Amino acid sequence: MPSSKATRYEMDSAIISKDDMNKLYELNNDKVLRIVDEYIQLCKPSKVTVITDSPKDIEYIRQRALEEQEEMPLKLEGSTIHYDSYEDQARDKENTKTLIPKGEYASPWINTIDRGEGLKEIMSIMDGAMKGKECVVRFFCLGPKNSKFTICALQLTDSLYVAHSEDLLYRAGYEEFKKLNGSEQFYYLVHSAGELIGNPPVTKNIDQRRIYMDLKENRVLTVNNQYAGNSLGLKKLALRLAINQANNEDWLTEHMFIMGVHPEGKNRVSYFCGAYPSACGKTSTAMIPGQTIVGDDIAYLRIWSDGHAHAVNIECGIFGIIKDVNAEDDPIIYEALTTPREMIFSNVLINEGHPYWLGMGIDTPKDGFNHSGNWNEGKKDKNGKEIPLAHPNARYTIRISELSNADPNLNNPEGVPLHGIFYGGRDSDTMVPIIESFNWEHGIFLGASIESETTTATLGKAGVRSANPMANLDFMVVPLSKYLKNHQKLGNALKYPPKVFATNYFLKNEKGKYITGMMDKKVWLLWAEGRAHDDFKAINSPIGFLPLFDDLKHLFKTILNKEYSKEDYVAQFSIRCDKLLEKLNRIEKLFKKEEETPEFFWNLLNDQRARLVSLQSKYRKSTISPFDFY
Ligand code: SPV
Ligand code: MN
Repeated sequence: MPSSKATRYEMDSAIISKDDMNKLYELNNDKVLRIVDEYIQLCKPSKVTVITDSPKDIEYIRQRALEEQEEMPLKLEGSTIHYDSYEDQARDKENTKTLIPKGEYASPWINTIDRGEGLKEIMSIMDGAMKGKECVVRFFCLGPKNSKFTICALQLTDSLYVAHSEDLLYRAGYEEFKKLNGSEQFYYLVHSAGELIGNPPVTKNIDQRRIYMDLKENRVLTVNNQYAGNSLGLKKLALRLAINQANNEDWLTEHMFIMGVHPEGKNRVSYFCGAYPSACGKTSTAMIPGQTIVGDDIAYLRIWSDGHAHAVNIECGIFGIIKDVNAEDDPIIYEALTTPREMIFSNVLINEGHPYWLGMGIDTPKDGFNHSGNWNEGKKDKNGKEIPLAHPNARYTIRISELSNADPNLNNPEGVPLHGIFYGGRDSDTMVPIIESFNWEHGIFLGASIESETTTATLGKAGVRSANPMANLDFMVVPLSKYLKNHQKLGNALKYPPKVFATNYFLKNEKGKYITGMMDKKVWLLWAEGRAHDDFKAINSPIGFLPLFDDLKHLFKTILNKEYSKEDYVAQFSIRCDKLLEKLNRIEKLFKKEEETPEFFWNLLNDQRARLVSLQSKYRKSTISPFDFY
C-alpha cells in the first residue's frame, strides 16, 4: 500500500547527495526508494545521481556521456558517436529470457528460465557490476503524458549513453511519477554495462551478457551490454512488459510504426500502423515522402469511445538503422542526419570528425575509426571476416520532433484514430506486394503469417526464412494463443476496426531481381488509404482483396509519374498457389506447437488452404493471373 509519506531511507551519504535524496523523497513513492536502495546495495556504484526533468539535469547527462567517452563529439554541432563492443552489435536473442515461475506454461518460442534460478544468476552477475561507476536514476514516461496510455518507467543505469539516448527517445517522466501519488504501478529497468575495457570504453564480459524479463515484478534486469536493443530499458525491454500487461487487459502492445497518410487533393489524413520485422522496410514506410510520422517502432492500441482503435507512439524518438539512408531513398532522415542537431550515431565510421555508413550514397573514406577500432579497407576480424566500414546494424538516435515530417499528433494524449494496419515481411517468391484482408479476423491471420528472411539486427546467420507473427515474436512473453485471442477481442469491440493489409516489398523474379521499385510502397500505401475510405473497388480473390489494374495504373502515374504495365501487374499480383500452400504448411507447423491456438485461426487457415486447392484445380495451373478474376 502506498503511504502518504515515503519512508526515509538511510542511503550511504558518501555516494548519494542530500539533494539527490530529496529528489527521490519528493516523489513520495516508497517503491521507488526501495528499488533504488536495493540496487545500489547490489550493484555497488561509487556514486548515484538522480535526474529530474530539469534542463540542468538533462545537460548533466549529456556532459557526463562525453566525459566518460561513452560518446565523442563530432564536427556536426550537437552530434556524437557511441560505440558498442564489436561483439555487441545487435539484440542478443539467446541471452534474453523471460523468467517463468515453476509450473507456468510458456510458448515454445519464448526463451525462458526458471524464475528463481534466473534471478539468482542475474543478481550474482549484477553484484558489484557498477563498481567504480556512477549510477543514474531516471524517470520516463511511455506514451504521451496525461493520457490513458501513459505508463511510468524508472531506469537505473551506469551507462551515460543509455541515459542520454533515452532523453532523445522517451518523454521525461519525473513529474509524471509525482502524479502516481505513491502508486506501485510502474515499470523498472536496471541496467549495467558491466566492466568496461578500451577506449572508447565498451563492455568487457560479453559472455556474461544477460537480459532477463521479470513479468511478475514488472521489471527488467540487464547486464554486460551496451547495444540499445539490449540495454535501453524503455525500448524492447519495456515493450515486453507492456505486451504482458496489455494481454492481461483489453488493449494491444505492438511492434508498429504509426503514420499519417495524406492523399493528394483529398483534404483528409488517415492514420496507419505497421508491423515489420527488423530491416523489412518499416522505417522507410513510415518515412514515405508526403506523409507524417508519429512513431517508427512501438505502439500501444486501445479501444476508444469514437469506435476506432486509437494508437500512441510510446517513444518520441527514433533508433533507426542508418545503412542505406541516403539523399535519394530517405531524403528526410538524410537531411536530418547531415545538419546540426542533438543526435547520437552508433557503430559508424568516423573520419576527421564526420560519420560515414554503408549505402550513404557518397564516396566514403578508406580508413578511419569504427566499431572495430582503427580501420582501413580490407581489415579482417579475428575470424578472418572482412570488416565493412560501418556495421550493417549501425544506428542513429534522433528526436522525431527534429524531422520535417513529424506529425502534429505525436504527443496527443488521445493518440490517433486508426484506419489501417500494415503487416510486412521479406519474401522473395510468395506474397503479392499488397493485399487487404477480408475482415479483422482474417487480418489477424495475415499478421500472424508474416515471414521474413533474418537480418543483421539480430545476432546469428542472416538470410534464413523464419515466421514472425505480427513481427512481434522476438518480444513475445505471453503464449501466442493468448495474444491472438486478445487481437480478436479488440477488433470485435470496435465499431470501426482498422482495415488490415499485408505488404511485401521484396518480391523477385526468377533471375533474382526485385520486381517492385523502392518507391512503389507509396502506391500501395495510398491504395490502402483509399480502400479505407471506399475510394477503390477490389478483386475478391481467394487470399484477400487485390487492387484493380486500372487503379494501380492511375496511382503509379499520378504519384510516381511511372507507366505501370499489365505485365508488371501480372508479375506482381499473380497468385502463386504452390508457394502459398507451402507457406500455409509452415505456418500450420508453427502454430501446432502452440497450446490452445484459437479455433478461429485454424478455421481461417483451413479455409484459405481449401480455396487455394480449388483454385489450382479449377485453372489447372498453380500461378493464377489477377486478370483471371476479372
Ligand atoms: C529492431 O531491431 O526491431 C529495432 C532495433 O527496432 S532494436 O532496438 O534492436 O530492437
Ligand atoms: Mn523494432
